[in-house]
Amino acid sequence: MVIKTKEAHGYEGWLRYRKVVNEAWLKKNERFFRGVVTLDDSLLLHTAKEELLRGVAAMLNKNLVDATNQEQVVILATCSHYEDVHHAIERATFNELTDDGYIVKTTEEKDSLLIVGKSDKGVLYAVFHLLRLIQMEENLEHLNIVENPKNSLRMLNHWDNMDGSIERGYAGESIFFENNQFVSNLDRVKDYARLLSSVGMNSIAINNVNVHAVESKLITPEYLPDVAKIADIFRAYGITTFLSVNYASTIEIGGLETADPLDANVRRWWQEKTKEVYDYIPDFGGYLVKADSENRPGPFTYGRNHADGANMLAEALEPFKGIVLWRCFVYDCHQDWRDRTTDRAKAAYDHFKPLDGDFNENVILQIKNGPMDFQVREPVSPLFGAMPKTNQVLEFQVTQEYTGQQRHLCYLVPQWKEVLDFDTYAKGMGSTVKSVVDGTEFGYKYCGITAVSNVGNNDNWTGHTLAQANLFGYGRLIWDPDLSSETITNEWVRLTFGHDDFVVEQISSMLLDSWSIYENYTAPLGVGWMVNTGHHYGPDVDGYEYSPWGTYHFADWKGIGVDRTVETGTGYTDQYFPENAKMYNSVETCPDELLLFFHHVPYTHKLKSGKTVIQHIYDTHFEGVEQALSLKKRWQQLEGKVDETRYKDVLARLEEQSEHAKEWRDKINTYFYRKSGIDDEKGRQIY
Ligand code: GCV
Repeated sequence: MVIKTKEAHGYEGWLRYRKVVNEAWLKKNERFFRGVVTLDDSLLLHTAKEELLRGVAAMLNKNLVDATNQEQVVILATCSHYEDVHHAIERATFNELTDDGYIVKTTEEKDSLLIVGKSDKGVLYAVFHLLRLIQMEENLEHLNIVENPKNSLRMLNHWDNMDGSIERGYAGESIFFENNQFVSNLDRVKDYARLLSSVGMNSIAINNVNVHAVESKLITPEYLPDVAKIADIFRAYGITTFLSVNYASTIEIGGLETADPLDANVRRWWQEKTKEVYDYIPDFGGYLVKADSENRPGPFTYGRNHADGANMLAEALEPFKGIVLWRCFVYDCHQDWRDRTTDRAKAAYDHFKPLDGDFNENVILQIKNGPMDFQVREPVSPLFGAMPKTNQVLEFQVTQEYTGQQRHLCYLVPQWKEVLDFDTYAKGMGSTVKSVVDGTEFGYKYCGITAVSNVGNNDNWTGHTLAQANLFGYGRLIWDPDLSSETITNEWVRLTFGHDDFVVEQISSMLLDSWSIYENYTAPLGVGWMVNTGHHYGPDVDGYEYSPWGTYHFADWKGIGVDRTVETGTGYTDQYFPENAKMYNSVETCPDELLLFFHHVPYTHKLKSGKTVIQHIYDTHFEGVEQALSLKKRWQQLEGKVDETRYKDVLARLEEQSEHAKEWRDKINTYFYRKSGIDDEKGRQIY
């Protein structure tokens, strides 16, 4: 019964495996599924075959039998079984494959489908690719697909606490923990592993980066057997398990009096502790660390720097090929709002840039996409490209902390694409963020992309059913940042809601429009924040204005914005490479959408659009509400075309969004009308 409810709410996500009823498609393609041949044996090949059988049984109503004859079958093989498939694939094609890469090829003379991975992990990814093609009813007759992931680390971070709560979670409780224990039924973890692996993710950190007392013990024998069980489940899907650790573990659980990274006893403790972790989980990924950030302990307490801290852990992990993901989200959260010289945006670069070259080889710096904190709009962090000698991983936030908390629709793939395509100019024109974090620019040994997960134990995983698209889109995009938003969106909608053209068009356009709609009715022109403090949902223009968090808009009766220029401001613009520094530093060339992030301007300042700042604020907020209403109306046209439970679930969220958008509009417009005393040109209602 419970399962039924989950299914109705969209528990299967994009792995629904609806029966294919398209006669024309079946006529052409059914012949490939007489049986399966597996030319190898391993845990992952076993998973690959299990997934293939499951998908084909559900979609094509066929039980794939083990075959020996290679005609009209699906053949699963790794490159090491090259000899068995070489008649169909050129050696040069095999040579194109990198780790985790794969080939899906139709052998026309034998009417078979060859699924060949560089490794067994590649085979699993290829199977999921094939299943996606079946569900999308793509023709399989002439396939010749060669896929390699662009990023080697493709990760998710969970901010789950062991009491079951999730920091910034908007979809229920943790799927891993409850009442300070691991959940007893791990079926859901397996289903999660399936979802992640199906879009190519390969690493996961299961607990919050804010590691509290109980979670500090995850690296002790009290919990390691349970961590090992989770790692077993993920391993079968090619996903490596990591833990967030407490920097001060030596004090917290180790009985030492210090966490000084240069202290011999502290170093020895970590080495022994790490060996113990690997005794339980031989392929453990490593540690994720938030240190000296938002009141968490770190090396600063001992007068040491972040390289000292990270290297201490790196040294302990090195014998086991483990890595340290060391976060750069380090800033002063006890700032005096009266002090206009201190700029939170500058902090990460100031702390880390001077340490380039000082980190061990198995340390990766984890850098949030922007210099502040996952706002609806902020510039790209200037650290990308600024540390040629230090591995970097980019951190996104799939969970919608500042973007509507999965009660508003805000599809983030277009935002992430802008970040990835941003030109850092680190090595001249074309040194995009994506080519920095995939290792192309500086040949990093370890690099890639990570993100905070948006998943909890709600039946549909993500609270808002349409927020599943963010999880899917994140996985697809980090596999290949060159995929267009439209391609990813179209795939997700068709896998999740079927092929009705009207449904596909409507939902796709709703998703693709939603980020800019959300931006329209919230904080304007890149200034950010303006949210309620603490929980971060809903408008409070001055919520963070007189706070210690370093998040200000500086609005007065004449103007608004943060002066981050070199001449009169905080000098943040200078952290970029010259082309970007120049562009952002000048009010003339700074893009409109980031104007208030970089400049303090009068309300009457004219944007490139020709509007004044104040009129832009009024217009976008009125328009944003209309657009939010239009999302609801567009969805209502799908009544009867989308199954009832999911239809109602989504409608309820869109209703809340359109009402709540009015709250944003009225608070923001009224605030700026009262500050500036300038009327709306169109004379609309402002309070
Ligand atoms: C896990 C923001 C969030 C915090 C989060 C922090 C971080 O400040 O509001 O909840 O803590 O980022 O990324 O460490």
